Amino acid sequence: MVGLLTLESKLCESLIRQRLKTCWIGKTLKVVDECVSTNDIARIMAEDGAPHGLVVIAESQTAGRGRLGRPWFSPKGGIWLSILTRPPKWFHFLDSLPLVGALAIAKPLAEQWNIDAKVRWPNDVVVGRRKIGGVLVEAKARGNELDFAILGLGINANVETSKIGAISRTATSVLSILGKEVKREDLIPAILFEMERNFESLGGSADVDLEGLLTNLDGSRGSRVKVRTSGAELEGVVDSYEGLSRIRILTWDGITPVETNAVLSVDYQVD
Ligand code: BT5
Repeated sequence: MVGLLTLESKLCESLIRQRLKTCWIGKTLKVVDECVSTNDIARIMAEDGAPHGLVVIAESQTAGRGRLGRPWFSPKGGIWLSILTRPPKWFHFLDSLPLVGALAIAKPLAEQWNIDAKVRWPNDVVVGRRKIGGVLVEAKARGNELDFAILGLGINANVETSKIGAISRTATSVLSILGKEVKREDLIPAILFEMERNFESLGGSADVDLEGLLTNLDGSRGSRVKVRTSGAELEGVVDSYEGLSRIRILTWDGITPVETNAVLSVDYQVD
């Protein structure tokens, strides 16, 4: 889609496997050169019986997508991956997954790469006002039951976002911030490790204090936003979170809670 020159070498699948410290995420791993969207490959594999924890990674996507079909630019050098999850216990937390996924990206970037990465409701990872990553959650139902959920994570690792016209002023990358390439074979296992712990903590079998982590890594509170849901348009200031799937917005009429799954668009306003 976007032909950018990059010095980045190809992803080394065996190095990723070696460095993975997870119990179930990525035990089945598929790395492809190019695809339409890793979420699509994960869905097809899921329908074919792929196991819980499958990870699909692509060097580039020809039509990566964001929420509500928005385009997600995915040239070579980035990290574009999808994780398949099946256990029903996590389906109760589907609405929390965009933020929980964003936390799994922001934490290693902040702690291990010293990047001032923050999570911005509902599904962004930002540095300052610029987006460095995003999360897309898609689920498949069978009758009344959810069959599986796919968590798509996109991170501008070694991507020259300044050369992608549509996002040159709103996006950034690890490459731009550090001034050098990041070894994706280090960053991918670090993110998957955090993601596994976050999943386990949602289900009560690990002890990451997700709400505490969100407080530390939050970049939304105090920001002016315009939020559109199917029923309303709100303008105000992000006040606080209620759990991991609801935000409270302070408007002229007082505090209005908004569910993540009801959101059609969020515009963060520049002061
Ligand atoms: C997201 O949507 O932020 C979710 C992004 C998820 C991407 C991953 S990559 C692996 C998996 N496979 C996929 O096909 N998708 C997932 P949203 O909040 O709707 O943001 C979309 C908006 O971000 C666009 O309308 C652009 O303005 C902007 N954008 C597009 N590409 C970007 C990029 N590479 N970096 C920063 N911003 C981008």
